[in-house]
Amino acid sequence: MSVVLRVREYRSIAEARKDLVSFQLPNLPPAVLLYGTVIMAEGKVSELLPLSYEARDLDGKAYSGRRGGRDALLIVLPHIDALSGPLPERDSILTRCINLYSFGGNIDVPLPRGRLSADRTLVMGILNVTPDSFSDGGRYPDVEAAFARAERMVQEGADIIDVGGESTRPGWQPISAEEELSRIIPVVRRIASSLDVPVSVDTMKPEVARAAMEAGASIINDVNGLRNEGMLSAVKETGAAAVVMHMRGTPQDMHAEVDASAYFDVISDVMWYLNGRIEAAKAAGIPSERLIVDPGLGFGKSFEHNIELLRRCREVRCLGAPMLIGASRKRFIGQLTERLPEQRLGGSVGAAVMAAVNGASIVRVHDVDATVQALRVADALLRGHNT
Ligand code: HH2
Repeated sequence: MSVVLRVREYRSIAEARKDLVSFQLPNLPPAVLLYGTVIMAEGKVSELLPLSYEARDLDGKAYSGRRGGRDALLIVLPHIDALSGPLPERDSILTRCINLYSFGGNIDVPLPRGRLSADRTLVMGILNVTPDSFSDGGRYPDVEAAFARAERMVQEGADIIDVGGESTRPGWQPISAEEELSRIIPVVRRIASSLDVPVSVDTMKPEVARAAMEAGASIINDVNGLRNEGMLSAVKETGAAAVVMHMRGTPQDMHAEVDASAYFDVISDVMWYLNGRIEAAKAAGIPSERLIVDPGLGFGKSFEHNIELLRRCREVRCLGAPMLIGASRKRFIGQLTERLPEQRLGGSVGAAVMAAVNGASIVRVHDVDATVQALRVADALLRGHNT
């Protein structure tokens, strides 16, 4: 689809006024946006037009304009109380968007063996078998040490183990496929043959993805959004599920300084990119239910962008794919807490809970035990577990 829709909830009159100004609607009272249900649709005019008819059928209004170089439609519906249960979708793109925003919570992704499905927030435990990762590099020098760490994370409640062989921290040095393979394949094989959780592999390289799938992995976690030559066909042919992450620019320049002007609206730009990658995957023959999206905290974003993304990431769910959030120990948490990476447990758990509240289906973390405990409580409140 060349149109991207999302529900937009405003926190303040000032925030609502900003969108009205960008639509050249300065005379509309901003409170209209705060008290209605607002959908922002961006993309091709020919696909936007039918949405204004749909808006009218739902007793709403649609205003056309341009945002960040794209044609857009600001749709204001009377406040819809979606809390009491999903709305009937029939053929309405607008009610589907509202339902995804409000109820898109249960993940159900097919894997080569079984499914990744749950009615709670899943925890992906990070296992970096690298000498140089920013917080856990060099900890697991051999296969048995790495396996012991994975086993411990599963005992603590991890639902997925994410094995990474190449760090992408600021100042990272790319490594060869041979080097990456020698680091991860024995570890993937050992975990997949002994532990009863899906193994994911954090790689941008198709040859590594294929070898990992043969060694027993189920998920390819690609921070480069399946952009490298051959990656789409590797995912398609191996039957892998894939995490498609947003990064600004290329792996080589993603950590260049970013200022506020890097994005017109960080959520809109990230969703536009992710939608393009979903379309590319579908065109390559990958069923869309195998895809998980990730806005990529820390990858080509300023401190303010990371905070905005974590606050508004529920909007990303309107793409229709489950969402993964990786905030654990990242620099923006250090900026808020003034702690070194290994001392960011409290900040990371706080971020994981906020990610769950804001619609994440999976959180990627270093500290499994504390995160699982916090999510048990958060999920009980959010989804009525144990009540
Ligand atoms: N972040 C990192 C690596 N992989 N994958 C996804 N899907 N989302 C993320 O946010 C993400 C990721 C960076 O963190 P880490 O693995 O701890 O560090 P390093 O890249 O130094 O190995």
